[in-house]
Amino acid sequence: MNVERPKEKYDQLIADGYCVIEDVLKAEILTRLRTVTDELLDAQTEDERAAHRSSGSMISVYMDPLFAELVAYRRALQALEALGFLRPKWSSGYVISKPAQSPPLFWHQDWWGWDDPCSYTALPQQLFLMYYLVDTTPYNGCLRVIGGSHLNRHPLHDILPSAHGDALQRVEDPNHPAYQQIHGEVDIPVKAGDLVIGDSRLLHASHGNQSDERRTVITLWYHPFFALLPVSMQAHIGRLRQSFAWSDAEWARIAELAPVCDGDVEPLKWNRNPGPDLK
Ligand SMILES: O=C(O)CCC(=O)C(=O)O
Repeated sequence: MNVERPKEKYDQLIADGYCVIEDVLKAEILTRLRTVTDELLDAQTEDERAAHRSSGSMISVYMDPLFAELVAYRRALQALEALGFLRPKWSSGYVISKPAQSPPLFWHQDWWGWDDPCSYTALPQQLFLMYYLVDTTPYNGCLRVIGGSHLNRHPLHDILPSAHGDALQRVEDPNHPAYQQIHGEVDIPVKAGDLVIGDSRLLHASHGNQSDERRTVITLWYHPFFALLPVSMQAHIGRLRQSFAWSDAEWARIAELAPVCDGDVEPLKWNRNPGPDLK
């Protein structure tokens, strides 16, 4: 696959924290992903839905073998390669689906390695690869981001409770600043099958879904420079794998992407809150 202007995309990803690669998923896999995600979503209980009112569903991609195919999807790996990420590893991912007529997703960032000094450098430790399965706009809940917030402190960093608070998920206070429009936020509307790549430290949120259709995204977490990360971080990443519905065939499919950490090292402690070194 040819990525247009790969150096510009790379520069944007490093400086702003995100970029979009158009038209990555072929229609055939897009159709299968829609079918499988719809089945998983239809099987959810009311309690599960209420617990994740703001984000929408949080279903692990280890829950269906099809997602191993997506993790190792050749066109996505070619896109990463075009950006200079030659040996990425992969750790986890979720099906995040906003039902029809649902509230906004709160502002947050997803990085958990803030106790290590490398988290305060330009090196992206972890990237999200987001595939939206329908075209998105602000009306049906497209992504929004604060460019540069992966490297620079923003007032939001100080008002967000913990990165994924239960109360925020349940939308106990819809007037909380974490749901509001923020000066300087950028909308990222996409076509179904485009790929949004972002730094996990980036502050992001999504608009509410005012449409009558569900809006599903699959988020996969990759580590573009796994071999350059501190071993304690590698050890933590190595522990994130789970089994659920995956068999040996799925593990074989993603073998090249498995984050293997040799040696008996204490994994880095999970800390979702950036420290004072984020300036
Ligand atoms: O639902 C979305 O548009 C964004 C999902 C998200 O924030 C995430 O996967 O971290």
